[in-house]
Amino acid sequence: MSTINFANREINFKIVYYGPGLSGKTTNLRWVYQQVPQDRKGDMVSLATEDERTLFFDFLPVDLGEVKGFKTRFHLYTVPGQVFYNASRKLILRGVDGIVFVADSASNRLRANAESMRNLRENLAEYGLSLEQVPLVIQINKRDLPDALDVEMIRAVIDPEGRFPVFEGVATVGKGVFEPLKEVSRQVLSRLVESV
Ligand SMILES: Nc1nc2c(ncn2[C@@H]2O[C@H](COP(=O)(O)OP(=O)(O)OP(=O)(O)O)[C@@H](O)[C@H]2O)c(=O)[nH]1
Ligand SMILES: [Mg+2]
Repeated sequence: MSTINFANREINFKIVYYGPGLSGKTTNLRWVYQQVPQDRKGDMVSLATEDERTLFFDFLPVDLGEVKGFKTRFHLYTVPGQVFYNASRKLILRGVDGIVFVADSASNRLRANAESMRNLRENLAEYGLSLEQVPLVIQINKRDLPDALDVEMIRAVIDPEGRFPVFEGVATVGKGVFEPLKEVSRQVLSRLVESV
């Protein structure tokens, strides 16, 4: 849920990177952190295990310009993808404005992608939300893998009706990282403008 601070003329939005374990959510955020100039970002906070798996979340605030004289500050979060961290995933979704679903192209992760989308749907339902009510874009990541599955095959299990914008990515080298972020922010902003 976006919050407007009239005193600072600032609007805050929450974008959540969702997807199965090891699909590259944290890698996306790290790339954004590296690329955004110092004066437009805050510190990146990562709560991770020793082997770099997200334990609770990653958090990065970035400023993405102005609308109608208000600074737009996007709070980017990643969820921990490992199946047993569902309580954290649910908590992080609270108040979400937009979602980047990061799917994994590896041939042995097809089911994990589908399972994660199902889990997202269930967790949103706990907040009385459906997938259709929250701007969502899909990044099909790890396109560089030699065993990368066809984009259409992956899409068929996570978005069979073809409702969401899809971007291909290689997050490790920043390919296709900003495009999905820009698209989801655009959708989030246009919703806000429609609602006022
Ligand atoms: N080949 C390849 N590897 C990638 C890509 N993106 C991320 N990785 C690697 O995949 C592994 C997992 O990446 P993370 O970003 O930690 O994955 P995550 O989705 O945050 O995982 P959890 O925190 O456990 O949910 C790391 O070794 C990354 O370097 C990519 O586009 N291509
Ligand atoms: Mg992570």
